[in-house]
Amino acid sequence: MKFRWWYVSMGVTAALVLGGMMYLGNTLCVPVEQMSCTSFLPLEGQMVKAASTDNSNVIVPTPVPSTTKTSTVPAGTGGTVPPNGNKMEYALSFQISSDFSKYGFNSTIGSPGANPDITVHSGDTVTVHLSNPSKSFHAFGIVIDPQNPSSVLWNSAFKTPDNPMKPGESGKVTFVAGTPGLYHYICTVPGHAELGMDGNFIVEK
Ligand SMILES: [Cu+2]
Repeated sequence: MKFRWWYVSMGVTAALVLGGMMYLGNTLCVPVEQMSCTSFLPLEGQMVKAASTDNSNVIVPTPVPSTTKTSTVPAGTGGTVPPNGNKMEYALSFQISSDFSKYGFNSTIGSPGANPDITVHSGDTVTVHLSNPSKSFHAFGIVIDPQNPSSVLWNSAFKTPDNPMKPGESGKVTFVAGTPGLYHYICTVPGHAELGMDGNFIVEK
């Protein structure tokens, strides 16, 4: 009988170790190239909510390498200018692939039509119409550095990571494009620009 209990305890230990490895394998699951990544991670929306309060124990998916076109325009400084009377309008939608590995505006990064360059003139009054057909929360803004999503320029923010656009919502923001240079329009929810919601916003003289 003693032997039987020994086998049972070994079986339980093996099951626990295997279960632990499977759990870790899934939580650390990293999308490789185009391969999809099956994961038991909680739904992305919940991750975003957690991320806005505490980043310490939130696992953020590894960013897909950015294919945002490199621009030869030097980075802008973010200065403001008076409006020149010219009006420009654009429409952008927040898109996420079904496996949550790729994000983007109008299409997911790497796909045709994703993150189109927006080129305006300094002083233009720019209206961006935004829609969120994705299943996650988003917010919009123009920044100098997409890795610093909190420094939104020219009152161009639509919603914020703390009070984001919900799935199915739409809206618009109007602002005056400032001093010339290369800027980025991004989703300001932490992690979303790195995952692909990052486009060139070029201000010409
Ligand atoms: Cu977003």
